[in-house]
Amino acid sequence: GLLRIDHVGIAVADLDAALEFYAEIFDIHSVHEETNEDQGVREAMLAVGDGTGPRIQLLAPLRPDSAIAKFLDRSGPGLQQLAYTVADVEATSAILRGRGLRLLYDTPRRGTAGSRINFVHPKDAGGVLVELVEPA
Ligand code: V0V
Repeated sequence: GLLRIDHVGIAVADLDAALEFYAEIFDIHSVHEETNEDQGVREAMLAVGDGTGPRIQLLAPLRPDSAIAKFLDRSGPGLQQLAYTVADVEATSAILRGRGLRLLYDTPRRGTAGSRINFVHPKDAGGVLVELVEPA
């Protein structure tokens, strides 16, 4: 099942500009950055407060055909996804499939920091792109 909120993903056009905004305005800082070619993103994870709670994930597109580029074109910058931590992404995906939801991938893909991820289609989850994250 879903254990806790892992992170909230926010689409941005320019990662460096967004990092500067979050640092200067909210005093929230990046604790991890990486490029994920498979997902077509450059991303940063930001810790809030004492850093024990859910993170903010800033997502910038690498390519015009990427999910984040399409999101920015359609909706502009803003909340793009809600991610839950799970112990077993395959097991949770199977349960949700069994309840009639479309999972985007047949098998999990690689997410931040070696995690394994899958997504529920936003049209099957009340307009929210739900990500399942099994940490490394
Ligand atoms: C699209 N729609 C959304 C949405 N994206 N609704 C809520 N939240 C979103 N993020 C709506 C869209 O407005 C349409 O509604 C409908 O879904 C179908 O749109 P579509 O034309 O099929 O949309 P596409 O081609 O933009 O694809 C949407 C999906 C795509 C969700 C299939 O974004 C995707 O594959 N996402 C999963 C991968 C991802 O997001 N990667 C970036 C993060 P109407 O107009 O029909 O009503 S990478 C990441 O999170 C990592 C690495 C990590 O956490 O570790």
